[in-house]
Amino acid sequence: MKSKLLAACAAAALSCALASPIAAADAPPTAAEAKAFVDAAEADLAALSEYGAHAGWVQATYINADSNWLAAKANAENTEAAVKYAKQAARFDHVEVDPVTRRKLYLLEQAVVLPAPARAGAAKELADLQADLDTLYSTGKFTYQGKTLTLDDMQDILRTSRDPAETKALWEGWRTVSPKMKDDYVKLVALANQGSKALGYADTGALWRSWYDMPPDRFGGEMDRLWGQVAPLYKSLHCYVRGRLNERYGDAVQPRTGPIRADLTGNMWGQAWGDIYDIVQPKGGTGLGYDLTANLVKQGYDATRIVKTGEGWYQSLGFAPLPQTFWERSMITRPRDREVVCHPSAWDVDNKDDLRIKACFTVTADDFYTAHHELGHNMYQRAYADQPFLFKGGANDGFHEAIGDFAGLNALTPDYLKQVGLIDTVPGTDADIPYLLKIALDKVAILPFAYLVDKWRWEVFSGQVTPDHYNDAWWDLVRKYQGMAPPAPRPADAFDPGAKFHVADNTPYARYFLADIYEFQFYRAACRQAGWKGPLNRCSVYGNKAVGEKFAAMLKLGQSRPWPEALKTFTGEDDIDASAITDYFAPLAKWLAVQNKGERCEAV
Ligand code: X8Z
Ligand code: ZN
Repeated sequence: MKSKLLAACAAAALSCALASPIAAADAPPTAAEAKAFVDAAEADLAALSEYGAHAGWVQATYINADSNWLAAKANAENTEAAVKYAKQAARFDHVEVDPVTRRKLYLLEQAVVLPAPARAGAAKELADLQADLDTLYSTGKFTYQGKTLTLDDMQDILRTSRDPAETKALWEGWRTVSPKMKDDYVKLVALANQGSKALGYADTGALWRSWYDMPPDRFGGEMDRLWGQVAPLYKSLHCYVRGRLNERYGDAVQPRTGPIRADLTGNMWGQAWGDIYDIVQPKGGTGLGYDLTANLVKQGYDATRIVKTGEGWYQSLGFAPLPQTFWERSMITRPRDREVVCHPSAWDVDNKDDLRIKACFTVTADDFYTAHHELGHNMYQRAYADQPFLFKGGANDGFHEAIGDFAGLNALTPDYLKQVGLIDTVPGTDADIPYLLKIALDKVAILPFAYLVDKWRWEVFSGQVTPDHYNDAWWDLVRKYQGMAPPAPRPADAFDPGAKFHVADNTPYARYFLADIYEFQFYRAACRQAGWKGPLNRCSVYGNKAVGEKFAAMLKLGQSRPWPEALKTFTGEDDIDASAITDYFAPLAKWLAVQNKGERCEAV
């Protein structure tokens, strides 16, 4: 953490660098001025970030009018500063500076998710809208059969309910929370677009696409290219799952052709289908051989033990234990007596070692996985904690999401589960297809969803989709890419995108699409380093310190270098490549092709 004194000195340097507008107009700025500007901006932003994180933590773990007020104030101050520095950084676009300063200027120019216009009060307006949207989502409830349910209550029922009337009621019930968000969302889009334009971006979508060390226009094309690589696998899985749902529920509930009914997937957004494995599992054979949720429950796991087990995985690769404060300050279960933001997140409050997780974990295989995911963020944060403030971040936001996913993919292998005593025996090779299917139900199923959430937002930000068509445009994309449909026509006032956390919370989502691909690149590289020769799905690098060292070398870079360099440090590859995920699932793809013989798979 930067000291107050240093921050004050650096701020003084900033005013020097910008002292004379006449001089600035006459002579181009110098490299020394650029460096002084960057140092000052960095110190100021670091201090604001720490303050904002404390306020944000209180708001997220104790939602009320006061915590919202405090968090919105801090958020507005952060936005104002970030926008100011982004504009000022552009002054140095054509100045020859050292590579570190150049990288920091590049990062400064795009270091804000929702920029506010410069006019007085605009940043606060935008921050208040964000706080309102967040609160509407996180405190949303639905009364079902006389009981007031939170989202996690509803998700918990959806996971196991096999009654289509019930899944429909809950699916629709959760979406009664979001119509109230629409007006705020429309205002937020307009404000953020004004802010983005003032920074020189066509709209906020273009700003979001500028985060990947390539021109924003190219990034959209990259997403399309990657989707093209994985779409055949998704379509094949979709076709198979639809057939099994049809056998389970009959034509009246789930027809054999056309879209999958979204509420039948065991997940509120149809983005992860692992919880309906019981319906879609291969017929005959020995099956998966175990039920991880049941085993966790049987062995008396609680949220703390789940997180401790996750920590153990990272320690086995050589990562240091979590600090004591992690255990004192994290929130890992839903408190009974107050409103909180339950959607899981990982924090580094002081940008050094005040690491925390905030989640409402229950004892399920899903949350066992998510604990590894969240800890991945914390391990990354700690690995780059020695970098200067502007380099504290993922090589790109997809990397940040992929670290814990790489851990989770290892931690789900039967080999590892046996080592930590969560299963008794490692199933034989006949369990490989069931295992791959189970993993695909989460890792392949999410791909079109992760692709379309920001596709929708890009269309919204660009004005291609106007507020009157927000919901229809959403469903057009869901239908086209996920091949899904709502259980019944949607009401005229529906604002279904708002029923997804990342839309209400304004968290960009392309990162999860990228992460789903990086994760398998990391995994394939780690297994190669470990000299693994068997089927990829059976590889676990648990306990492998050499892999851990190489992995840590990538994490330590933070965002100091363009992401292809970070990727190369660990994998030897310098481009995002979906062949790792298609390699991993190759045996399943073959199996699905056989299962799908005679199905009308093209008919989505
Ligand atoms: O939001 C998350 C993490 C927190 S960064 C739990 N995920 C996405 C989601 O829940 O929609 C992980 C998978 C995708
Ligand atoms: Zn995450």
